[in-house]
Amino acid sequence: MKNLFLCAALLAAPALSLAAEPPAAAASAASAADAMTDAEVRKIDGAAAKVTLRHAEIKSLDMPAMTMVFQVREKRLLDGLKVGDKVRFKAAHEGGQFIVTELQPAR
Ligand SMILES: [Cu+2]
Repeated sequence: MKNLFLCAALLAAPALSLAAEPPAAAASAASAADAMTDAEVRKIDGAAAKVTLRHAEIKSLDMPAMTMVFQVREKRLLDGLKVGDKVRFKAAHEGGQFIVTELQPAR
């Protein structure tokens, strides 16, 4: 067991250039919890600042994939948006409603 560990340590040694990995991994773990969710725009109501999204699972809200209406925090998030657009978004649950806080075109 001890030998195995030593062997692994030796193997890892030449990869010291990858020493920058731990901070990067920590950052990606943080952003994973805060990740954006893929969705497709189904309906836009600019006057009411609402958008209907067919969204993938939203891990941060413990919500499965579905189609639903969201309030948007700022109407400008709907600028240039069209039905059928593929987007990525972040949502929050505030005051009993689900609010889109960030929205951007999917790439
Ligand atoms: Cu939903």
